[in-house]
Amino acid sequence: PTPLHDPKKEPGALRSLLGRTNRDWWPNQIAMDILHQQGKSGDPMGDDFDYAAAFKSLDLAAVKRDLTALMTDSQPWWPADYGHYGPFFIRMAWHSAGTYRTGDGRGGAGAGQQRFAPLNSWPDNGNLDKARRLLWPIKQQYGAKLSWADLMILAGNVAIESMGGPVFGFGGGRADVWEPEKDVYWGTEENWVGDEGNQTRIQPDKDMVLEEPLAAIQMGLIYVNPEGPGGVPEALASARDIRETFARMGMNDEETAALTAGGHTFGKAHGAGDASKVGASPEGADIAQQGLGWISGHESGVGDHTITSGIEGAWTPTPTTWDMTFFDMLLDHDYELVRSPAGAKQWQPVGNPPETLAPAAHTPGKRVPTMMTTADMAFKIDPEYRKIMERFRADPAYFGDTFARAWFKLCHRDMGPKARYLGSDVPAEDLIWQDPIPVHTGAKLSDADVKTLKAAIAASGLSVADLVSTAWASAVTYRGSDHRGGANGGRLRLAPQKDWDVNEPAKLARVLKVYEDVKAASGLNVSIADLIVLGGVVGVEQAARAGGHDVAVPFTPGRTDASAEQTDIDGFKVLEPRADGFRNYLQVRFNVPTEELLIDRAQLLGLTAPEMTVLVGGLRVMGANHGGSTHGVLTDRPGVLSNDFFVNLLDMKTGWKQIDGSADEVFTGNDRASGEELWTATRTDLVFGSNAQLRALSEVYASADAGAKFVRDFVAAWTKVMNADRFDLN
Ligand code: HEB
Repeated sequence: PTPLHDPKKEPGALRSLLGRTNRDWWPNQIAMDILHQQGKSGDPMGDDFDYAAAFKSLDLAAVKRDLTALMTDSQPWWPADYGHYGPFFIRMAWHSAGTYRTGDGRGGAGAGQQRFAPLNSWPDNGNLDKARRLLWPIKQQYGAKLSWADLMILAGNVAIESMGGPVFGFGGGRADVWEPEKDVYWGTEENWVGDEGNQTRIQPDKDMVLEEPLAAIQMGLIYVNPEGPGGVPEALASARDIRETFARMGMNDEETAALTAGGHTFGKAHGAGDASKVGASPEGADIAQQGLGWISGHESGVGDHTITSGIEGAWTPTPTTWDMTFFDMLLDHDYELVRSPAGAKQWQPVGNPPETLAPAAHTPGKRVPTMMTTADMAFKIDPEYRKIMERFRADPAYFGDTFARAWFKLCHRDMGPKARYLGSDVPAEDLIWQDPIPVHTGAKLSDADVKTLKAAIAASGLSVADLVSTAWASAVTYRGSDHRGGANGGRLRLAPQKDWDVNEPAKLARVLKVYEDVKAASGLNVSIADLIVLGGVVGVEQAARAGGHDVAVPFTPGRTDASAEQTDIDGFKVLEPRADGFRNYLQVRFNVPTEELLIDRAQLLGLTAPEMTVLVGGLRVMGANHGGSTHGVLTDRPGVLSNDFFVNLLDMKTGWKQIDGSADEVFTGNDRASGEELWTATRTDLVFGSNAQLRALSEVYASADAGAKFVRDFVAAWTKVMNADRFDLN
């Protein structure tokens, strides 16, 4: 297919919504998904299982005690370096959380995806299969009360504490999933890091920038290649890659430096010998290996003979102690480029003076050289990073606090608002990246109050389209990937949301003014956030009534309005919908088909295909389109909640053709007999007739018996979107 636009002009574009799938990488993978077709779930816990309730019954202190003991209980099948698994568990936790990207909120520690392909087999996750397996006795003991996703992060926290490091807190609540997530786009490459032909994604000389929403420099990496961009050991170029990829995770220079320095205060890299002796990754490994991969034929394959990244050595002389030695090593010594026993490029203190030597991980009494990766050298050579490192060194308490906060952010970034954190170790302090929303105080709205407000809104002169599109605009930013966005907080009133093109700022300001007036006139303790949603309720009820359906749209008050001070303007920019198929809005053309962006948004909203379908049909006829566009408004009675969209879309009387010059984005529907133009529509509309599965759903709603079901289903899906972020209700 021809690209729909020039990627150079639109660097933020996707090339394919999903890129390559697990089946592409592992063609022999068992087809487990055939068991979970036609709405059958692969979740063994069942629909009634409530992880939050189960977690609340967990004795967290006991788990932490057990984890602390496990840290130093070395197992012969995977002996602990220095007799302490702490560093290994920290790397596991960091790689679990580190896949998060702000662009679409996907990735991250929240679902325990490290257990499944492709992440379980990414080269960068080498040997973390052993780290998880070491934790199995604890997972087994606590069962359903402690998810893998929570356990991996908790193990990282306990590891830091058990080696004397600072932690800021722990929030539980990451419910496990049971199969790989299919919605995460990891890139289009056909090769992984380390394979011939895999190149770094940032190549300024070739005008290449890191594609949105990706946050790693090569397929198979969490962030950057430790040996430098594309394996070239240039510290400054590595700094550029580190800065860009960590920014994609919402980390600034200081947080990035603190995390890396703090992380590499602990543990070692593993490259004891010939990397060609390392076997297949877990997903492709032999059945007898029971889910473990990377079995190595280099001598014993474990302990001092371990091969993971191919880089060899500890960063500091004290790899299981939280101290300031990482800075001593980085800043007080000159380094030269050497090769590890596995052939990897790494840096070594010139002359290996005695104070730079570390204990051998498994041979008592032996001292071995320490090292820095090219990525670590970035923090020595890049002037900005260097300044930060000097500051940390001069102020250990500041370093400790910065590390602890950045680690907490790393591990909780994809959990959404604090209302979703569970357990006794949740820190009290509000953090700006949590998108804090004030707790509801004062009188609650009574049913009579709601009635009064509904009457005031109905009398305010706002149209169904105004009411519905504004409520939609406030709720549609929600993304289940990281639980950000949504109607609560009323941030539609604030920058940057109020100024987004998709929200039609002038119209929005007019509608918001009406709600401010309604609030003032009522004298009630009601938030604008609630009024916006209540306006949607009024609009949908009016539209349904006009179609002959007297429905009550549920409304659950209790939302509050956040302030500008509670809103990280920069952090919110990534929530801007650059496409919202529900409002037939497309800001820029992407190089994936526009209709795929609707599916993507529906997935982020947590919608099923029928829910997405009924919402599009209903929103079109109520006039929720951006800019009052009539594309896809396939009805003669706009403002009425009817199934006309589906009836007219499926009517064989109409033939569709592209409007010349619209590059296959806009179409006219003409009467096949008379040629008269009946409708116009976008790809997002027509996909409900062209795609076989969506057409099947459209047929349900276009059928003669569908009227009441259509309205009922619309109201249910609408309410689901409006309440998607009501974590305060449980
Ligand atoms: Fe790290 C390890 C790289 C960041 C923590 N690391 C490591 C290694 C490498 C790296 C190569 C080795 C592996 C093996 O075993 O072989 N990193 C890296 C890079 C980066 C990083 C490139 C970006 C810059 N880290 C980081 C962070 C953290 C960490 C952020 C946290 C916080 N690591 C870590 C640890 C370790 C590592 C702890 C050790 C492990 C063991 O000992 O086992």
